[in-house]
Amino acid sequence: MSELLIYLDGKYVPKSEAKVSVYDHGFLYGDGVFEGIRAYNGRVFKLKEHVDRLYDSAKAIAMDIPLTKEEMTEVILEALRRNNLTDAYIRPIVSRGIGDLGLDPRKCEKPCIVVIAQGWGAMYGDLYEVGLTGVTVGIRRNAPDALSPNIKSLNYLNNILAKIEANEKGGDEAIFLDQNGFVCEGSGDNIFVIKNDKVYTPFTISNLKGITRATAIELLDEMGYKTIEANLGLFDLYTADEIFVTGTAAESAPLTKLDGRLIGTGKPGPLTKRMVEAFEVITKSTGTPIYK
Ligand code: PXG
Repeated sequence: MSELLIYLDGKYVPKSEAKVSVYDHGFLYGDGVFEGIRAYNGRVFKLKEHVDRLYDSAKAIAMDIPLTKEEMTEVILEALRRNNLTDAYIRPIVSRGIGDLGLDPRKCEKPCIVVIAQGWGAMYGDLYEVGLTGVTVGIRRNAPDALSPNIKSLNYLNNILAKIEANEKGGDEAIFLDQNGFVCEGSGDNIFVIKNDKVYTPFTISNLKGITRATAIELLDEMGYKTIEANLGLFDLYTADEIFVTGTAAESAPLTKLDGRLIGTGKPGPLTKRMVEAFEVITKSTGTPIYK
């Protein structure tokens, strides 16, 4: 097998040569943004939405990406083509670029752009049948007025600290609360709660505006369920009939245990199962074609 080719600042270079400077502010300060995108069956799922969010994240940190959205879209598709991929994980990364020591971004001449496209399967393996075990973590989600969880930034330490805590406690996924005790999201996915045939999800002030979340809301709508955005607490989670999480990596996955409590029956519930199926259908049948 030939070596993976990675887009790096205008060139497609072999993986072993795809290197970034130690003076890049993405490395020095986590100053940059990224996306996580999937391709299924030769099509990129929600490509426009991911490119739009990448540019929104960049705007929020006052960084101009030196490619147009059209050019970025083409780079993503080309990275897939150069590696003959049909089912893949795509990671565009834009860092502030090479500067000096000292955090002032004005020291950086131009942002550095990387696009990695590689093969990737389901994140949770057979857990889709059984359901995930969640753990609510002691570490709080970044406050929206400190570092907005809406920015998909290279600074993921808040999420990593949550993941470490969940690993330590034997959970598959960490569930974040905010300073007020409101449910936010998982370390890499959004959360949906079903109770008495109604569907709830937190407001997006405290979480990433997930593209899978938006897709799930559309799919639920088609099934006749209007998702209600609400402030949810631990009680709402513990007493839910069903919980599922959504994300590009997680897709839609049942959460059947939380902090030692069974959620509902402790098995994936009927609406969650319908969501998992509907999501599989939409990812495999829609998206931007990679090959003409
Ligand atoms: N919340 C957070 C904090 C995320 O990082 C989501 C929600 C779901 O958003 P989307 O738009 O994907 O539905 C994410 C996304 C990885 C990985 O490498 C993580 C994500 C996406 C892709 C890969 O762990 N998180």
